[in-house]
Amino acid sequence: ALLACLIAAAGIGCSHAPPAAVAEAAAPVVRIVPLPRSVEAHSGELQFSGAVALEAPVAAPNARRALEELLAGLGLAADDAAAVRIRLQLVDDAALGPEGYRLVVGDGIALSAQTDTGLLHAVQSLRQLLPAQAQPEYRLPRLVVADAPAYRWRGVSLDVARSFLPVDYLERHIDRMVFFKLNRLHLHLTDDQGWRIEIKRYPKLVEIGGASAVKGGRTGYYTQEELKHLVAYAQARGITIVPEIDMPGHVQSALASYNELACDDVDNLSTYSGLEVGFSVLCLYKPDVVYPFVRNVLEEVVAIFPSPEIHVGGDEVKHPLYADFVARAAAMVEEMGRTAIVWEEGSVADTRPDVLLQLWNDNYAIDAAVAKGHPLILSPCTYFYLDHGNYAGQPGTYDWCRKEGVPLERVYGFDPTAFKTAVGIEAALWSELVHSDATADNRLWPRLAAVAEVAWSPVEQRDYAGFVQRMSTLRPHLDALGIRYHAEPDLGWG
Ligand code: TNX
Repeated sequence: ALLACLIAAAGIGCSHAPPAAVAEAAAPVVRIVPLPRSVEAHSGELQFSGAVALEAPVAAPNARRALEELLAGLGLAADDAAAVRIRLQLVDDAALGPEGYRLVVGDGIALSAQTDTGLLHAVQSLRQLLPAQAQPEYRLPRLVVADAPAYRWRGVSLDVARSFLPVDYLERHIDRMVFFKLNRLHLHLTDDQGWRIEIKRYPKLVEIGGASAVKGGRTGYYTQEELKHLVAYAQARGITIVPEIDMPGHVQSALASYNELACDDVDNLSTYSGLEVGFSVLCLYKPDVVYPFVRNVLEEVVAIFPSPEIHVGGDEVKHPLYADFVARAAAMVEEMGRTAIVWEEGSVADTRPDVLLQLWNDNYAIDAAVAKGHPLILSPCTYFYLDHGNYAGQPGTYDWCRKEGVPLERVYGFDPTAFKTAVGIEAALWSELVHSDATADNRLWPRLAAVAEVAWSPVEQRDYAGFVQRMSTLRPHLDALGIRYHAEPDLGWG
């Protein structure tokens, strides 16, 4: 302990600290975010340079590709004759679950999991242990990592409706999500200010709705081909894209495109570029017009997106027939072989208990829904609305949900365990005030790394100081990913 005390970084109060604490302080920080279930440090290092031997099963194509890209990026050739071997292995070990993995650094590197996705996560952990840039020589601490996520839903929602985000940005975003083991990309595809998904039966939705955006925001839309490409791109990286068609409110772009969807007494049927919410609604008194539209749109959505869950919106609308609408829309999704997600307001509807509710308003009066068994996606706005500032008063951010903003440490501090039916966490980036890729990056990062850890790592294992330490050493990796993150003072980046 005395030796540890002597070699510990200056400034640690050795004489007052108990020996165990000193040894801990001197132990190397294994910089993996999100924090793994268990890390067992062994003594010694594995050294290699130039080339490694590679072994990977054909049944794990996604993990293999990720590993090949990692090695190529570090200038390491794959050579069967190399002294150090990296082995990917599919194993039968129920304890690992569908996404868990083991990573062993000894005389070689062994990654094992039950699935391609588990191996993909293992590759990300290895990637974080290695430097971000090519080096003449690599050294890894010998260790055993055994890991699995606390929650199956680790997501982020992007509002591409108020302001469009181009396909190439979404691809880069997916690359960054993988690095932190995030696995659900929710696309908020429609809202008052814009309609972003091509629907072949209703071409005017994108001709008119796609040409609209919030004031200062970007217009545009995705063709079905582009969306299918994006789905495949995400799938190859272990990510499911969850589409949202927001109904029956937030539909001005649809009403402006197809006026018959509005009630006859609605006089403003032009596109909208303001910031208000809660003013538009499909005419629920015209079921013969509205429900065929909803069904036809959802049929095309389901044909593009293989996601088992389809989001039908349901937020911020007051209407006598609201609950009936939500029940019917959710039933349609179910007839199509999928499960509906609705925003928390939809808990008033009579739906099957497997319908997922997305909690957002810090209004936890959903006990009845939980008692019915509805799974919850947790997006409380005081923790996870990333259109709110990284710090209080950050220019260009909202603060309606929390005046002090949503700082990194607060995001990190969320405890999901009170929500018994929670399937996971999802952060949301609304885009009324987010009009460029750079601004999106600034709001999303580094806070999404905290979101990832909240969703992956059990609350009793998390601690902010450790997160800060691990994150601060990952900065070169965020730079290599091209992220224009907020220069977070807590991480020493400010
Ligand atoms: C609330 S949260 C909304 C969005 C806005 C956001 C702005 C929710 C389901 N609806 O329509 O964009 O606040 O922070």
